Amino acid sequence: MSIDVGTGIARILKQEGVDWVSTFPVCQINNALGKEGVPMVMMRDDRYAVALADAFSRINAGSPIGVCTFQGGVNAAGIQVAFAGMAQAFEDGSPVLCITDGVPIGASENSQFDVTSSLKSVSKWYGYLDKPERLHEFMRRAFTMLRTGRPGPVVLAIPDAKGQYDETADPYFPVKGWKSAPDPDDVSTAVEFLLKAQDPLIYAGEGVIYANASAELITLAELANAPVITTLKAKGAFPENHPLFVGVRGDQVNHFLNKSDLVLAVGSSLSPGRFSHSIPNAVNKTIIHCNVDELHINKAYPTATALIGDARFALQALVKELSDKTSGSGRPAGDVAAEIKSARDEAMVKYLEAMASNEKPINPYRVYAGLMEVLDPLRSFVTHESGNTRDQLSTVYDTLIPRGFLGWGNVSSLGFSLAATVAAKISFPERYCIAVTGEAGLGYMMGNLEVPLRQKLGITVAHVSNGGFSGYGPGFWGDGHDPFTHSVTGNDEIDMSKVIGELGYHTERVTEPSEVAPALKRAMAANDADQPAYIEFICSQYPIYGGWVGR
Ligand SMILES: Cc1ncc(C[n+]2csc(CCOP(=O)(O)OP(=O)(O)O)c2C)c(N)n1
Ligand SMILES: [Mg+2]
Repeated sequence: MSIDVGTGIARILKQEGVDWVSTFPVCQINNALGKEGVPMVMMRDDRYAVALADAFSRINAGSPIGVCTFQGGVNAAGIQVAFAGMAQAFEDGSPVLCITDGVPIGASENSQFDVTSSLKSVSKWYGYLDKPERLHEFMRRAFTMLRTGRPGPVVLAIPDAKGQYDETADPYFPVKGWKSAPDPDDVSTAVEFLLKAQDPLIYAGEGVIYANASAELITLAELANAPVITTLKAKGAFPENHPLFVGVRGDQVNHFLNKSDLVLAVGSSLSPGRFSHSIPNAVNKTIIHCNVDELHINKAYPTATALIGDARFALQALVKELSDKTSGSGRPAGDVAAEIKSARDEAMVKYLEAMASNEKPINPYRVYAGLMEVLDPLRSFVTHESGNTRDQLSTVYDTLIPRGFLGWGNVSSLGFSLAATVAAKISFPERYCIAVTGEAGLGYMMGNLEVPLRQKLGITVAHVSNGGFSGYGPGFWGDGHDPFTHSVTGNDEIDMSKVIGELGYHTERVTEPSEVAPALKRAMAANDADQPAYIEFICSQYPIYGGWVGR
């Protein structure tokens, strides 16, 4: 049975469990998606088309995979704008499928921008479909790479969506994706190191979430009686009310990172980055590195032993070996939990004060306290923006379930929180989904605020409105590092709640600290009626938060 490539792609996506596709037009395959009944969420620019699918993959740990389409071909504006979203997805290791028009056969070498080399630089695999008959092979390879190994974006460039092929010649079956388990000898070595260590620390990364291994992480931490820190991207991989949870950042994290003589990293690349800790005095620590592949092993720090494979299999093997070697009793219980509690309590004092503050303008921590007061941590999704909302929420916001909070940012591209919140609402319609942003993130979002209205997605944007890029300018914290480029038109000059209210959002402008929680509740009531909400909290500039060790 002869069909065209676009139709073939639409049918295969359905077989692969893809219920909808994110897009910004034009892309040749969109008509086939429409005809085959694959719903499309049309964003208002190409970067957000990628970001929505990227966020959907992150939130669902790649099951299902987020898929997007954007303009390609000769002189494609779409690809050039989408590139920003792809670079972010690549740096953060998000398994998103990007489909675009390929430069038609016979039209190459006529333009300046080199599509192939640019997209290869931000993807795990770039497949150019040179023959319609190869479609099933390409789709199988794409889904194999999306579901196996280190996660990352895959691009399919389709030069001719109308090209015909025989759908039955090489029938398509969905791709499972495959995992591997670490070498048992390495597991045994790791447990020997662990049993010799005085002060082991578990450093959990997002690989734990992709491997769905939170339960195994808890079991190992308890058996090893070891404190746990998580990366920004893994926030929520370990329940933050657990007595062994130290934090993502803050003085208590510094304390345990400095003190540790062994770091067991699982599902983290340990890459030195802008939004992660470095390991202090690493050469004098034993580093056990569990990772899905070898790319990050011996990067930055000498690895004592590596467990290469899926994080869940690694954790299961460590639990079994540690239990066997200690006749089920684990490492001797000391006063680790008590030490964590006292370090956390001490580190949190200044933030708890800010969270209870009655100052005007409102202290931003009072907004975070309001979120924690009104939201059920098991039935909500919160995400941050680049800037203080990232730094502050990752210091104080308690997360109890994976993806109750989405931390993002090896690369922290302003505006991503809106895409994340829309993706979360699509993923969990029953949850309240909230993006907490500053003015810079909001500026990026503006054109895309129409999308939740059109899609009837009751999400909330909570704006910490402080009239500037507050981490950058001068203030009581010092001279500021970008004193010439930090102020924008202030909330005394523009009332954003009126601007966004005109779009059709439920909006409020909140100036009283006591109104923070009630205003959030009213936003949630609007969300219950499928109306998006925007709440502008008139806040002070208060760039105080936990730091990253070694930065
Ligand atoms: C795409 C992009 N460009 C530049 C930056 C650098 N950047 C990080 S935060 C920020 C300003 C944040 O200010 P605001 O949104 O007002 O938040 P506040 O810090 O005041 O809470 C900028 C310019 C970035 N993260 N992403
Ligand atoms: Mg600001």
